[in-house]
Amino acid sequence: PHAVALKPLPATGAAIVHDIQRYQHYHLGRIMRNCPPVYTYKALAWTLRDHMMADWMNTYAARDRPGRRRGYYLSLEFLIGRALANHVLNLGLDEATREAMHRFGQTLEEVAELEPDAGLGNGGLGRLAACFMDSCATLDLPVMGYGLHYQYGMFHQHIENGYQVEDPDHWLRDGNPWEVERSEFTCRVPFGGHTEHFHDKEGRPRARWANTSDVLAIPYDMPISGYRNHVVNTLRLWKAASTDEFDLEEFNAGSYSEAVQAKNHAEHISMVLYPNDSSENGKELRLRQQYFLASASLQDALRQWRAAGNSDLSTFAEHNVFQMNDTHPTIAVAELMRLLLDQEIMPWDAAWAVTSKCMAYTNHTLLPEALEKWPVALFERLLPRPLEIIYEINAHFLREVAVKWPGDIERRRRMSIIEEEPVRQVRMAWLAIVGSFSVNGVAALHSRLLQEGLFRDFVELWPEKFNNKTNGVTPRRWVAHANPGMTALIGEQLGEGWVADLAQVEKLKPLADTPAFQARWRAVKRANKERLAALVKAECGVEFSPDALFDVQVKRIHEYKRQLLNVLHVIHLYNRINRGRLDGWIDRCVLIGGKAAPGYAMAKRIIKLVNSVADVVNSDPDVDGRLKVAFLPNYRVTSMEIIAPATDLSEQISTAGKEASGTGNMKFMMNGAVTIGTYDGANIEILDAVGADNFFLFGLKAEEVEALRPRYQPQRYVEQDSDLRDVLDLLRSGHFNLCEPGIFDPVIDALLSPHDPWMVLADFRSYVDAQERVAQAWQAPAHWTRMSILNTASSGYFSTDRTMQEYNAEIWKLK
Ligand code: DL6
Repeated sequence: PHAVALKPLPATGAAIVHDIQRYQHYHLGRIMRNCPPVYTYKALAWTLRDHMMADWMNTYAARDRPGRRRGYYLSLEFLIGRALANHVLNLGLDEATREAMHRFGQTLEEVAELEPDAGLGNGGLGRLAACFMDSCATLDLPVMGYGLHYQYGMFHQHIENGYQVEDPDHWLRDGNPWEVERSEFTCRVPFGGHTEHFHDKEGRPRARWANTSDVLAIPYDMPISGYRNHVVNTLRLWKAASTDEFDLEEFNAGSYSEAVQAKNHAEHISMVLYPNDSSENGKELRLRQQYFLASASLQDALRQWRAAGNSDLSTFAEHNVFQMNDTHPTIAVAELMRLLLDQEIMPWDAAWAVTSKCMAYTNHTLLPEALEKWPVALFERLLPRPLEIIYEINAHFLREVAVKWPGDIERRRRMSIIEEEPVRQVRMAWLAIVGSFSVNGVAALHSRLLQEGLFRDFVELWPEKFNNKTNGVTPRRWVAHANPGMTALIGEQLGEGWVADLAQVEKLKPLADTPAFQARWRAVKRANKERLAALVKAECGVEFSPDALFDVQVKRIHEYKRQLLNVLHVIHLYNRINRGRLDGWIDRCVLIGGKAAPGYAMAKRIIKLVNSVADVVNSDPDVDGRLKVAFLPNYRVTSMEIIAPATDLSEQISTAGKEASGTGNMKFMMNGAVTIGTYDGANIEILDAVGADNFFLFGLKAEEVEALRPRYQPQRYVEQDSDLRDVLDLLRSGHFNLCEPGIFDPVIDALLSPHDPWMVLADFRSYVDAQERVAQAWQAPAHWTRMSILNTASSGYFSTDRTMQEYNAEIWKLK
């Protein structure tokens, strides 16, 4: 039953043309002459999917063999971006596809542009999940991704009068040619109702979750191709559907909206991705999404395990491991217990032995607001049976705490999965820690701070559970696809092996001082800068000169990421021009991009500020091209593919101790950008890898930030620093908001508040000084190019191939 006998398809240009035409004619009903390009894209995508199908089915079948251990990555987000060019690269079909597109009078790039980004994630956490999938396939690790099939992904951002405006992102409007519906694996997810307790015929105490309102979970599979290795893993996305179509009687009686109410209610679960990157506490639909994902995925994993010929559930943990991406899917701990207790009729201890040996949890943030807590009252209404199980887990756990620390009531209060005050809430991170055999942070500093701070009580109880796994990014998308010029140049030196073994780029180091290699490196960067300049011109109407330093900060807009510090520096540069202080001047193009959560007023005001400053600077004749500023709208995966290869200076300027890792920092480094950054997140490991001479470090360290916090007096910095004073004076004068007086007062107030959690002004001087060192270094092109080459050459550690190997060696232990 596991043998699959699909023949590999011929991979010539002519064969691809033939297949595309077949799809255009027989599937889409179009003839080549009047076929709009979007159908060429669709037909090409189907053709490429055909090329993956034999490998996909074989990989799936191989994973299904009895006794095989499998990993599952549970995540509410997979920020995939576009798939077409990535599959072309991985399948090695570049030449054949280009030739085929030529026959249709198009380029591969033009056709690839027609694919909408699959924006099923907010930012770093979701993009990390996508990079993990890519590396697992490339390493032939038997890992399946489980996520949600959102109809609407991350919102589309456009800018009106400098303000962010959000539009829905209906990425599935024209269908998704990559996915395959697997309705045979549909499962039911219960909600609501109540629980009943009884004894079965054998006299065993049992629980039944009765009178539930069930929702169907229908799986849609996306292929995840490995790099030229014939492996195609699966990302399984769940779509919610109603168990009943609609109420025909009500419909016939004319109550149209009532007739479809139940259907809509069910389908809303997978309708929209929540556009927040830190907190969504308290939203009922969000909890429904989380439980829906956890329940459907666990039911499916149990089904797959049985289908592979297994039956002894006490061995389930030997064959399965679930990695939970942040607290979002951690209700899975209670759900696996429910399935084992109520459906498989396992005794509590046996069920707990299984559950606590196959769950693993990754934490992605130290920000307290991002650690989810759900009101008990909401749980009671929506998930009464899982809540009972959580209470029981907590009771067992607190007994263990009491045995280790007898009489320490305060500790039990701190460690309880249920927070009692001010309202009773379920602490999802605590549930995850109690239910997992492994808990990791995502960069060395982050893991250390977690262990010393937030999770300290748990570390004292179970030190062996805690570990670090520094993030990475996939070099396939972020170098081989995004930066073809650099890929060709590296390829000439190293061959092709580095794409799947990034450590090899180390061999570029001896070339860093070679003038001929430097010249070619610069030529590649220049071409990439021209490409980005064209994008900025088209999207923002601002001219960027490729001769200038491209100084870039793209990421979610959040106060802790300190886009404000960047803006203060821009205003400082503007002041210098206005005062004729042009000693050591270099021309700069500053690019900022990112989305603000729709309900995050300060982040939205920061976007307005960037745009207002950009308008004034770019239109001031005295600036005369020395400084350009642009805010790139709708920053997404696809924009980063153009931005990272063109960047000279990568801004990673978070308040130390706040950015768990960062992954944009790694994409920039791989593409030869030099970082200006604080001692935070993975910046620290980047600095270690590349050396202090090739990194512009500034600012307070995490411990210094915390030591300063209680006596932080921003006014002091203003008094002592005339540059900072000038910046704030100009901002306060209304120079950037003549038509909208006062709109930036809240920004100034926040900066001057002794309670500013991000301590922006504390790092202003150190940042400006570091920027001056940047300017000096830029004036020596050979020196800068050397730094750039050394950054790429030192980036091997930041491949997700390394990250996944570590997860596998130390947590998953998959073959
Ligand atoms: O681990 C991936 C990514 C890190 O690189 C970022 O530093 C971190 O902010 C992000 N975390 C989240 C979680 N929510 N919040 N905030 O997105 O994870």
